[in-house]
Amino acid sequence: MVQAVRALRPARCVVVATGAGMSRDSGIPTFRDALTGVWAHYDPDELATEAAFRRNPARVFGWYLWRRRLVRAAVPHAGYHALVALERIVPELVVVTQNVDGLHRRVGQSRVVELHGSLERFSCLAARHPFPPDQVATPDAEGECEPPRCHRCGAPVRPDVVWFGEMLPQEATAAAWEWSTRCDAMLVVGTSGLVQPAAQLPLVARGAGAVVIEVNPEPTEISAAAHITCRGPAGAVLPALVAALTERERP
Ligand code: BJW
Repeated sequence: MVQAVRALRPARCVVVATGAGMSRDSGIPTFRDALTGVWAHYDPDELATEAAFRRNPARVFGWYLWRRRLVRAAVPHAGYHALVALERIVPELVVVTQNVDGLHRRVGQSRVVELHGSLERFSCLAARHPFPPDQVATPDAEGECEPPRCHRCGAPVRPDVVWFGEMLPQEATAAAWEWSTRCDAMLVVGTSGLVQPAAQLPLVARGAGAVVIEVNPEPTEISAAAHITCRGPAGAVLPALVAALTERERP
């Protein structure tokens, strides 16, 4: 923690790269944790690919609406607020997230780049025409839900998230790479570092001369690329880090 504070204090530009572990302390499951992860209970090939959606659109669409419901009920933890406070300390700060839960935006983070889309947006399968989210049902329980049809082309509507085998949104990817190349420090919070291309970001930052700090209770694929590791949950580490930084900022 002391090392992390020392590294962050002089930083003029900070990227915070977050993954599912960032939301774990708000009760949203990660993907790959052995017992509680989403993929411990659901098969990604059945739910998180375009082929799965084409095979069974009602199953996939219903599952995403159910996840959206869980996310809407979640309360952002103290770590989320700490990152908003960090914005007031660091001249330039951007959050680059793989998460689709929208919690960074909900707490008022100013600059958020969403690499894997959002559970709150929808678009059509054929041409990715945007579909109004307020016209999408909000079922009470998990179950099948027939997707609506695109108002422009009639294709089925899908969640606007990035499934396996799909390209990441171009603008978000370009922004994430640019910020990672020019930041002085990168905080990597709650990602296993297993999913490409997002897993490259800490390597890009390190290669461009940034200090890489990992916040995660467990060692990950990122750990070897990190200069500093803070082993602990985001909900505890981030508030402590920002409090220590604020303390040292005082004259
Ligand atoms: C805590 C904590 C606490 C716990 N506090 N921390 C090169 C090599 C091999 C494969 C590929 C490759 N390039 C591309 C691929 C294929 C694929 C890929 O990477 N596969 C790997 C699994 C091998 N990538 C893609 O397909 C990507 N597209 C692409 O590359 O396009 C170009 C291309 C196309 C075709 C062929 C080749 C190239 C798209 C990836 C899309 C990922 N989509 C998902 C689903 C989003 C929608 C949804 O939510 O359903 O995104 S999968 C899922 O994984 C989700 C996440 O954003 C993503 C990353 O997971 P994350 O965030 O790291 O979570 P976990 O669970 O893995 O880790 C949680 C961490 O938290 C752990 O470390 C815990 O310890 C920690 N933790 N509690 C802090 N309290």
